[in-house]
Amino acid sequence: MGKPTIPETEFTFPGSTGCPGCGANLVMRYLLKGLGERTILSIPACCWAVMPGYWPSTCLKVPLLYTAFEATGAAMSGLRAALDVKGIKDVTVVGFAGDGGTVDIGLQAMSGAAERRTDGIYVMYDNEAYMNTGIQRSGSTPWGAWTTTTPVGSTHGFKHEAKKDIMAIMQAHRIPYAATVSVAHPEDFIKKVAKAKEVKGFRFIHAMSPCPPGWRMNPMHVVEVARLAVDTHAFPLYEIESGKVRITRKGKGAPVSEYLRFQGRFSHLTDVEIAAIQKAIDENWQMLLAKEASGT
Ligand SMILES: Cc1ncc(C[n+]2csc(CCOP(=O)(O)OP(=O)(O)O)c2C)c(N)n1
Ligand code: SF4
Ligand SMILES: [Mg+2]
Repeated sequence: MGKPTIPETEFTFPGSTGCPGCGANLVMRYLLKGLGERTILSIPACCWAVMPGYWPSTCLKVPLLYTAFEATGAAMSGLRAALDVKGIKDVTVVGFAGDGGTVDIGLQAMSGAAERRTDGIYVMYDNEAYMNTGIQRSGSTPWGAWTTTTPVGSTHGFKHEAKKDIMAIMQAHRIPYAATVSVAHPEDFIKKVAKAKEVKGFRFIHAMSPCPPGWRMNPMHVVEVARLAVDTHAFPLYEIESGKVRITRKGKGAPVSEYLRFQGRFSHLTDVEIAAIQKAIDENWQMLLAKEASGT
């Protein structure tokens, strides 16, 4: 048997108040395995703001600063400055926020922290909607998805706008390291986090985070759905190091219908609409391959 590459030490305890099968739980678990105990988290309003549990209990073995919904990037800069004043250099500052708190309401604070080159890692766990408040659409919800604010059967219907490309937005900030990670590929996940830990400056991790109630799916399919997202190129795994794109898993390029079929939020889609999603995914994949080939 080969040497295990996933550290055995856990920095999350049982007792999270997340839903059964919550992908965000696994994101936190793998993140902390990659970073270790000398980590401080800043979390804004989101599911993870309540998931640590009820005081005086917590499922986290690292300290945590709660912050306002829009302020994760600013809180990271403040934490880093406070640690520097105290002369503490060995603690990794992490901003850990949902997709709504990142691509929408927290975008300005994150952009400011990236521009100031705040020394820290921003992790966006992407469950593709505002889940904690009842499955409202966000800028990260994909085209075609049902949410409570894009109800199927209404005049507007399912979400008709594309998912924001947050990785491209962060690449445009010329940060030293950005990567996508999946809970279906923990070794790749932890390797990228460990690599990010060694880089100075503002780093960004985009973690796909399946959400059984929000995606209208069975909790037992969470890892399978995350795996299919990679295999179908709906969520490609890659990193951007000093501006250079490198795809870390090419995937099989399976039909996107395989990924969609587990999720009730897409069950209303017609064959024509699924073909439109496939076309957009194929175009995005070709663009990513071209970026890798050109080294940008
Ligand atoms: C300024 C402000 N607006 C709205 C809210 C209500 N609110 C709390 S959590 C949340 C949803 C967060 O969505 P996301 O960042 O995607 O995290 P998730 O809940 O999906 O984990 C909202 C709208 C708030 N706390 N503060
Ligand atoms: S709503 Fe979704 S993201 Fe939030 S705790 Fe439940 S499974 Fe996790
Ligand atoms: Mg969300």
